[in-house]
Amino acid sequence: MSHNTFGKNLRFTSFGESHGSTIGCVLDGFPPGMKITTDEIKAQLIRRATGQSRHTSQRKEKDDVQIVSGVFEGVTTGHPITLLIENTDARSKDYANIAKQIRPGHADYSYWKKYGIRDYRGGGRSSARETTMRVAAGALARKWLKQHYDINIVAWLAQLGDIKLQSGDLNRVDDSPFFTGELERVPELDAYMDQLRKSGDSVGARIDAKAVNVPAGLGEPVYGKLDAELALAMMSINATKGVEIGAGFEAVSQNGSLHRDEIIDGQFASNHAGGILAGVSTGQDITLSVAFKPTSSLRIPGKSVDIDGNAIEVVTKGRHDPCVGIRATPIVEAMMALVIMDHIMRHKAQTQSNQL
Ligand code: EPS
Repeated sequence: MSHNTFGKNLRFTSFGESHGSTIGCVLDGFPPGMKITTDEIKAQLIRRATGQSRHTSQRKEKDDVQIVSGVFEGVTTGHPITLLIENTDARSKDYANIAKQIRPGHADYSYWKKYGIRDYRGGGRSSARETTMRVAAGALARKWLKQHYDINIVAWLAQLGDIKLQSGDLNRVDDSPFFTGELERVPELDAYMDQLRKSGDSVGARIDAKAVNVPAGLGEPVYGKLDAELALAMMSINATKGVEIGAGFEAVSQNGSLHRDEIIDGQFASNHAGGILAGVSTGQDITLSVAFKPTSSLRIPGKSVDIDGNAIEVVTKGRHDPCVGIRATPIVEAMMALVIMDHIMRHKAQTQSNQL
């Protein structure tokens, strides 16, 4: 079975491949009455797009989004919202040399084993190109959350390879291609990435995120816990290898007397829980971290097999990201927005249903 949908009361479905004619999504269950323009969606898409700096893939997609349904005279109608984006700069010939080759560490291997079909053009459905639609739909969710609950969601680069970063000024994460609030560290990051690109290698990244003003009570014990669904949403992003909520794996070495977030004068004195207790939001900031692996399309030769089982050395040419985690920042935000909005709608559906 394929599974290209997530969310319950706000349901997101994406479709399309990196080198197909078009990618798109359907956002079903979105409430009526919210104004939305393609420019507002595009403003989010640009943040994620390739070719915005020398440190990302140089594929140049316009990402001009069309709203095909669910919006009339600039206002959401309550019907399925369909968004489409044409692929205009796919260069499938870059992949001709590896048409029969399996890149080590890539979906090439597992998709080949699962489907028995090798669409060698780009990553196909496994490509980060698919995340464009998550950010497009996330733009609507973010606007709705801000309008109705004053919820703000921000993510930032917390680690690039071995370089650890502080959150810095989170109002300025969009002022550099790295999504860091520590702008004074940008020259160091530039130099690191320039050296990495020259070497033909890639590196991982850690993205931290928080959602502010999320009301208490979101999350559906026991199989629809808010943290469980945030983790699922984050793990569904390409190249994710780990998700932590609040203190995450640090909780292993903490004592209970430290980890519990004491309540003093009616206020939480700390937030090791990441704003979620027993799968339900507490009203504190929701905090999480996501680990992205280094991308696997490398110029450095790697040992592998071809689809006939012969031992080979693979060299990948073309326009690839040396650190896909950098561009993942707006994707993390979008997925957080979609999950939180879905949970608000689910919470209202259950707890306010006796008021109809
Ligand atoms: C990607 C490989 C590159 C990136 C692409 C993600 O694309 P291709 O080699 O197929 O042209 O440019 O990212 C995007 C196009 C995007 O919009 O994010 C990959 O293998 O995941």
